[in-house]
Amino acid sequence: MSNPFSLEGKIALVTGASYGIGFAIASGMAAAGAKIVFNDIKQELVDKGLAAYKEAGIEATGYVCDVTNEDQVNEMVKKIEEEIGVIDILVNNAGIIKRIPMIEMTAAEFRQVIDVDLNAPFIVSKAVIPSMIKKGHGKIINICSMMSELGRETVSAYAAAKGGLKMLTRNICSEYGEYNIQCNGIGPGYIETPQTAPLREKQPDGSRHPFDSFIIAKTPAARWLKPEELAGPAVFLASEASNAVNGHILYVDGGILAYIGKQPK
Ligand code: NAP
Ligand code: GCO
Repeated sequence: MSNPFSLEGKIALVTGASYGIGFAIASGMAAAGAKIVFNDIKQELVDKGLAAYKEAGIEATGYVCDVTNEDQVNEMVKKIEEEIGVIDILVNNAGIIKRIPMIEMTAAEFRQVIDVDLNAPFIVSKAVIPSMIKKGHGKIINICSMMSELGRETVSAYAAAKGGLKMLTRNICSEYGEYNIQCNGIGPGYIETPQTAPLREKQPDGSRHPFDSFIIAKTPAARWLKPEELAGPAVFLASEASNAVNGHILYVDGGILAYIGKQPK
């Protein structure tokens, strides 16, 4: 019996994967045999990513593409199909956050977050699904969030986008499952990446950032998670081993959603 977790012979596009969670997921998929393609919004970031993949012994191909721009996305997907092959696995990872109290956030700022975190996964998924249908299979993994389930102060746009991404995941599952396309989400907990670096900055007196302490208390393992800890779940959802899993959001949160939080001593 072949290894159901193998990604040998598969082409994976991971968006926004020069570093952070996208880089970790792409690296895990490469280790499982996938050919890695990624994009970032600027050439220097693509170059930075290519150097990082090379250092990790991974031969990746990078493209400059703003995932919110449908023309750029369609051009990138066309180039990938011509130069590499049909995309078997799509990871909609690229994302931004703006931490602003809602009544202080401009409508333009709100729209910008929705554009990257929700509209872009729609645009990229729409671009890759037709070839997946022709090929007879496909895997789409949307990177959701704790905020697909929970709210918190200052992240209204992000929570709205990630909540919508959960339902977009379920709708792609519903609409394209009959073509052997599985669309699932990964909901990371609190991960040590540049996106959360401001929440972990040491205070002037050397103490933990208050939010850092808050997350430690809300996570059963009392620690932040590492990007690499998302690779295994992503390989599972990208592999044949998950062909009967569809429309599911796999929370990789160390148990945050299950835990009321450490009781005060
Ligand atoms: P990150 O460190 O900020 O990396 C995000 C990546 O997306 C960057 O490479 C960024 O490129 C790229 N990107 C942003 N806008 C783009 C656009 N319009 N077109 C193309 N690429 C774009 O974030 P991360 O922590 O790795 O998070 C990755 C994903 O996981 C995001 O969807 C995030 O919401 C989600 N997530 C993160 C956590 C966490 O705790 N870190 C938890 C749950 C979910 P630039 O550098 O050019 O902006
Ligand atoms: C925040 C964090 C979170 C994480 C992640 C949690 O400001 O609360 O950035 O949103 O990025 O989405 O799952």
